[in-house]
Amino acid sequence: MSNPHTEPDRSRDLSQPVERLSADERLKAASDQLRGTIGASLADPLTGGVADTDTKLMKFHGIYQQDDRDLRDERRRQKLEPAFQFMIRVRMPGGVCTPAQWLKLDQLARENGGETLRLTTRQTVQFHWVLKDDLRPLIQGLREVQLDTISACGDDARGVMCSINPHLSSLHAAVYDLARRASDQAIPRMHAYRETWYGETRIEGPEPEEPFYGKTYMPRKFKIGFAVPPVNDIDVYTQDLGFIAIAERGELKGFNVAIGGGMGRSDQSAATYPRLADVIGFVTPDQVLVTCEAVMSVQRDYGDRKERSHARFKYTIDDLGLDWVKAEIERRLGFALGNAHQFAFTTNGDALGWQTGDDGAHHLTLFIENGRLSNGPDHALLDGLRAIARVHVGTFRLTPNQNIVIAQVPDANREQIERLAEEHGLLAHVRDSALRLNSMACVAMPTCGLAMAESERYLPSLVTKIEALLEKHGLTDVPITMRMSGCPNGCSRPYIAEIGLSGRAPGKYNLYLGGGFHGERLNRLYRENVGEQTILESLDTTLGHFASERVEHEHFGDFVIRAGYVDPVTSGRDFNR
Ligand code: SRM
Ligand code: SF4
Repeated sequence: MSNPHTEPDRSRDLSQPVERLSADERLKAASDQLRGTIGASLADPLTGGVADTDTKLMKFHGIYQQDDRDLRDERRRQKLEPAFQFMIRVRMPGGVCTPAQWLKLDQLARENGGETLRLTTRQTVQFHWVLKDDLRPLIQGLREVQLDTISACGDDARGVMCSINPHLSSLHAAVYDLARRASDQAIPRMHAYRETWYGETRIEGPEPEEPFYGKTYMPRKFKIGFAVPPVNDIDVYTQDLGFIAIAERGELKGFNVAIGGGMGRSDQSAATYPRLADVIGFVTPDQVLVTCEAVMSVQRDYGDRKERSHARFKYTIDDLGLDWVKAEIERRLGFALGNAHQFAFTTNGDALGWQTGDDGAHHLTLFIENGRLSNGPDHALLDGLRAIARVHVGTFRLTPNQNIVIAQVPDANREQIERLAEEHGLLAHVRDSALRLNSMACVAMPTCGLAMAESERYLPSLVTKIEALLEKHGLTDVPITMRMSGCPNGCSRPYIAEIGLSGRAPGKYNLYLGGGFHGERLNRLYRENVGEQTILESLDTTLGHFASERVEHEHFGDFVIRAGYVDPVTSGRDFNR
């Protein structure tokens, strides 16, 4: 299946040897397989931070050095070093964890992580506010419950995603099993991790190279996800490599394969753009793991290692051409992909509240606004989930929409779980607008070093103002997807939302309209670098028009295109037009 928008870029002459690798590539190659000087940095008592090069290598260990940006200016004035702290991202394929694991996450957050946990858009948990001396205790605590942080960040395969679909329990289980195995296959072996964090001794003699990654790993992060239609909760078209489950009468037949998705872009750089993945064929379940390897190997070998902002798989595909990349994948696989099968998505949101699976077990999906779990004067979300974990006998499932499912609840426990959720305010959102329940914000300030504007701390109040408009226009119960990111990197996947906002400067955002309701279309820039007043005025007009002229079942993203507010975006390269 060829895409007319991904013609090869002949300006890149691949016959030339790579003469100049980027600084990051040279660092990886010389890092002694990701050890660098991390040990010495951790032992240095004179600073709360680590050496610059180690900050990059520690990402492969799932750890980011950050500093409290609310304090940055004041500390600079006082000639103090930044208030260094670390973010730790747990590897949790498909977002599945046990109550015992949850209780450990909760305990570690209370002891070492600023008494908060953050559910992410890729179905895992992040700790923030961790001090250097607390890194080892925290990672060793995770190990006690068979969790780690390997490959949660860095130039490797990131957390593998998997649809949460409680209705189809057996199908979901089969797909989840493959997602977990794909994750196991893709994680680096990384003896450096065990030495650094668990205190294991280095094996004598020359260390064998990483069998797949070699010395330089991937050119950039690589993201894999498994979707189970009709729910596109993982936003499969935003993955570097996506698998779309094809089932017949509830039985898994195989997967359509989609390649080349990604959201990240850089501010005012037309050469960077979000791109949706193209479906290139079909594989059977037993071909999934070899397909992962073949696709990743093409990107490993052909991805741009000179220019990091051009190093994602989406650019490799646009440069070399989709047909060429598909042929190279098939050559490496040694077989041709089958023809893609028919499927249909209807939503990328979560079904909140109670659902019952085909095995009769119950699942309670809780809306966690922007994934933030903490306790405070008016909320006790962390306490609530701890109380539930103490009595729950099933699993927890973290959703790609930053929500959480209390999964596999037997009949006998249902009432108790619901009472605990109610008592701790975990059901408080049932009366919110459908827009709020379909909204997401990335972390941004004060921990994210790349944030240009607020996101998680601002979106709830902006939504409250938009809810007044929704009420005025009678749209409170109409689902509309809205996503905000504090910078163009797009961690909340804002460029497929019906209403997308990405931060440009404090209080200033680009407003995008026209994304597909189930993640099938990129949105288009509607207002550039605007503040709250313009955002609200723009939405008042477009939502009002939508309310009066929408046809039955029409989504807001489709309407703004039909009504001429924005042109549809037909490819990644078309996004910046
Ligand atoms: Fe992200 C970098 C947070 C999902 C695209 N992302 C970051 C960093 C680590 C900032 C940094 O490099 O210093 C952020 C840490 C903030 C903090 O304080 O915690 C960060 N990204 C997040 C999370 C926590 C957002 C959230 O609110 O949940 C998500 C963690 C996911 C996980 O569990 O692994 C998160 N990031 C995403 C997604 C969505 C997805 O993967 O489905 C994207 C867009 C998809 C994509 O990759 O194209 C995304 N993050 C980026 C980028 C842009 C990459 C690019 O291709 O240009 C960066 C910047 C970079 O890598 O240089 C980035
Ligand atoms: Fe940080 Fe930007 Fe990602 Fe938001 S989108 S978490 S501001 S990197």
